[in-house]
Amino acid sequence: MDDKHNGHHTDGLNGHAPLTAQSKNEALEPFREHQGGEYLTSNQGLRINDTDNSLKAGSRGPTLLEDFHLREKITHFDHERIPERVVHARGMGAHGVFQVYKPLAEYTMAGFLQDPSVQTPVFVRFSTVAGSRGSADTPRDARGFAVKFYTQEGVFDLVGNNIPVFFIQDAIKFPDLIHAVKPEPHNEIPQAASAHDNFWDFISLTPEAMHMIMWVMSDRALPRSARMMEGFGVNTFRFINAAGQAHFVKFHWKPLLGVHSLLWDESQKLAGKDADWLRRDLWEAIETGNGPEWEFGVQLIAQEDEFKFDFDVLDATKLWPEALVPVQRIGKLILNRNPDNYFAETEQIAFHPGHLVPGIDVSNDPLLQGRLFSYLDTQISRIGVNFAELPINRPLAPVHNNQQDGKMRQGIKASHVNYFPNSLADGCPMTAPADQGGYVHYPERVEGHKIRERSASFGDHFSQASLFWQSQSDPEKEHIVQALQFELSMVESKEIRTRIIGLLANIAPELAAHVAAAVGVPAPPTPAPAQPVAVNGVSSAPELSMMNTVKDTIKTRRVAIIATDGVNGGDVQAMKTALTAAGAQVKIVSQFLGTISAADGTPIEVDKTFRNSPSVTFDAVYIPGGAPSVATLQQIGEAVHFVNEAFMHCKAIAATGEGATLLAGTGLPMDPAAPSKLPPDLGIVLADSGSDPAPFAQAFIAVIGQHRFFNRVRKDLVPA
Ligand code: HDD
Repeated sequence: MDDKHNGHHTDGLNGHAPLTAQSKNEALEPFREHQGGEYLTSNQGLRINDTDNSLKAGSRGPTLLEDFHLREKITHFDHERIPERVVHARGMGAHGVFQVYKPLAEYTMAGFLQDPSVQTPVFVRFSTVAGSRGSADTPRDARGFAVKFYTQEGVFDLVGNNIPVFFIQDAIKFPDLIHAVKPEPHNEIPQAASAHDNFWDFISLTPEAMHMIMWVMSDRALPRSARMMEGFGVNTFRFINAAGQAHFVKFHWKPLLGVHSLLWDESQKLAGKDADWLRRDLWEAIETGNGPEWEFGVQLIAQEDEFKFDFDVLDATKLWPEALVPVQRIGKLILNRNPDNYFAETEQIAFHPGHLVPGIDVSNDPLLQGRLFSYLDTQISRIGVNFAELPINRPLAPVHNNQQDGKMRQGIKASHVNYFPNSLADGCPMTAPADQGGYVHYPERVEGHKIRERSASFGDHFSQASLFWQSQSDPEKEHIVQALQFELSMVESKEIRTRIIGLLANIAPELAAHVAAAVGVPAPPTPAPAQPVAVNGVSSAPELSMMNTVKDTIKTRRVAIIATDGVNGGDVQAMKTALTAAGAQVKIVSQFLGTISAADGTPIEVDKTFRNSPSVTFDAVYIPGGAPSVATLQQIGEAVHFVNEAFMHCKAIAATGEGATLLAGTGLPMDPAAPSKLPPDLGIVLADSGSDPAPFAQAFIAVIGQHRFFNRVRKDLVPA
């Protein structure tokens, strides 16, 4: 790290010590209230002698107004809630650290992007957008991916999503977009769902949304786990180096576990079976020492190349194809500590895209410009004007300014001078010149008429939507079609459905035709065969298809071993050992909790039941051999359904010996007597009883790593 990047902070005016990842944790420690052995007290420290009975005039008489303990207890309870976020209300968060791989001084002077030995503490909050705070984790929606970096130069917030583009180009349309997607105002229906008239009405009249619509109708909007999502800053920012040179920059998070999704049927079922699915997933991963990791990426376009592209770099409905602008992986984020208290940390954390550090500035992206107003404003009504003083929001860099008062002020300023300039406090706190870390905006030359107008360079709404469509694999295309069919089938107005089909025809005629066929409106007239649309010569972008993601790990994947009395204990043990060694979370699932008895009498502890942990809560299922166990399972509807549903959801399945007979109801075209005849790409591995368990387990591990097998044509035969 050069002097500029640590000198003024470590030995400057305040002489405070260098900051480490530990220090945010340590900074929070004085606020943590650890419990053990204390008396119950009032908020004033008075010891309470009875908190179960109110003070009454006689044991059957009325309660007395003088019962100050009752009034304090109930009054505080009455005021426990703060307004939920107007969007992104449902979320979960975690602490972690960020480290850069190598100095980025060539592009930015941001201190936290210079020294690979420095760990910058972070807090990350993931969220859905439309649902309220108590809604389920798995609806079809974009996901928020907001990162607060507690850097030595102040807080930097990267408030992004798991989708690289946005619905609208100008922030002034945001209230309309959100009003349209949220539950309709007269009856507050539907919760956390875009499948209703208001949303599609707005979209049908907002063609700029069509690129984002392709993403939210894809499986990207149904993440298997927050740990398996990409993140994107979406808006274009600027990097500025010490010489004042600027690059436009887009930020990326690339998950080391790959990008994986649920299926729509699973998402809907999970919303009921485990509404906290994503929250629990993140929590458990961190608790079990499997903190998720992402690489931080940047795409850079030099200031002088601003106009070299078919898209406007300031347009948030456009991405920058990686073939044109490669993603440079510059560092790593690891989440490693769950919050101690959901409300104090995850609920009260306050993000703002205007929380910037020297070396990072905004661009003129009109969506970003409006966001810069909205976030500060919303924190004031959600938390209060002193939100920055809350423990989770406090920067690690010291804060000195002349702001004062307001509700819930925490600090006690000891100086009687609260203005600038002053002489009575020796001019302090004083402004910092740029070479002492003072933030200086990029001195962009700006000229123009005052006008309410969209730049003509923002006018192409379909090329990138087509690029996305063209880049998808066949199963992904099928899922997009099915999603649009479902959403539009929920729209009562035929005019709205018809308008959407018209917009889809601009993206891909076959897409419009497939969707139209299921929603009761005529397909648009067949145009001449469409030429593949290209963006600066790029007509297919591999990074846009989840098929090309990381598929070589089963770390943290949930695998069910379904069994009951008489199971072959050797099968269970060998598979469990191999999967656990490969990093999977293995659960023995049976009809009841307690123990089951293996064929040789060995007791096996049951972890979960078919009812409390159905197949939608697992990534894969193994059916061990043992004739009595399999015969019993065949008589338990929930067990049969477990296997059929896993098959229908295209999950990896393994079975040994007679276990394969449980696959009979799945529509699988197999002869259990000759399992080797099974097509190899179905994600189903079978072994004869008594065969070598090691290669069998490895084959199962390989297919679990593939995540899903969409080429099971007969999956549609399985009754849902
Ligand atoms: Fe926003 C929250 C992401 C456009 C106004 N937004 C919020 C959160 C995320 C995003 C992840 C939740 C932060 C948290 O976990 O606390 N928003 C985005 C992205 C956008 C975007 C990636 C497009 C590039 N947002 C956007 C616009 C506006 C807002 C155009 C307003 C003009 N967003 C808000 C907000 C929220 C918010 C009202 C609600 C709660 C909060 O800020 O703290 O200010």
